[in-house]
Amino acid sequence: MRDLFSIPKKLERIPLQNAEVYYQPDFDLGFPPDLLLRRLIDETPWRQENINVWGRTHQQPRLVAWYGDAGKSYSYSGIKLDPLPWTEILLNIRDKIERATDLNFNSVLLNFYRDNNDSMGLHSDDEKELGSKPSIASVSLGASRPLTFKSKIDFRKKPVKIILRSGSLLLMKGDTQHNYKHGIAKERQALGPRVNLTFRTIFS
Ligand SMILES: O=C(O)CCC(=O)C(=O)O
Ligand SMILES: [Mn+2]
Repeated sequence: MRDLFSIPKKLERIPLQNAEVYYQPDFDLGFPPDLLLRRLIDETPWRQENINVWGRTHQQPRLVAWYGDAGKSYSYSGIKLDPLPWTEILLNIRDKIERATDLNFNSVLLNFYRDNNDSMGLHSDDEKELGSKPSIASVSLGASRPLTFKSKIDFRKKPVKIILRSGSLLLMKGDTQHNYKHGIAKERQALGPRVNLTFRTIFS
C-alpha cells in the first residue's frame, strides 16, 4: 500500500484535463537546492529585459538568462535571446533531468524572482521553434511559489495551482501549452529569492 505521508520519488501525473503535467516535489539534483540557488544567483549574468506587451514597452518583473547550444536563439514578447554557453552546473542539472524524463534538451531559460513582487504573467510556451507539442522541464530553487494553470478552452474553469517547492521538478508535455496558460503571480507576503530553470528543445 502506498504511504500517504511519503514524498513521491518519481514524476507523478497531475490531474489536469487536456494536458500532460507531471510533478516530483523532491527531485535529486545532486546538490542541496539551497547551494544551487546561491551559486546560480551569484554566478549568472542576469539581465532585466524590456518586453513589448500590446504595443507598450515594460521592464520584465524578474531577471533572466538564456543558455544553450550555439545558434539556438529564442524569441518571445519582442525580445531575442542569444544563448550563453552551457556551464558545468547547468550541464549537471540537465543530465539529471534528461535521465528522469527520457527527453533531450538543448537550451534552458533561467528566471530569477528576487522577492514576492517579481512574477511572470500568464502565457503559453508555444513559440514555433518549440515544436507543436513542447516538452518543458522546470526545476525550482528557493522560495515556494504557486504555478497557476488557466484553461484556454473553458474560461469558466477555475485555475489550478501547483506549489513549486525548492528542489522540485515539473514536466509539461503534449497539449499542455495548446490548452493552458501558466504563470507565477506576485504575492502579498514577503518571500525570499527563487530561481526557476526551464529546460527546452529548440527546433531550428
Ligand atoms: O517560474 C516558473 O515556475 C515558470 C517559468 C515559466 O513559465 C517560463 O520560463 O516560461
Ligand atoms: Mn512558461
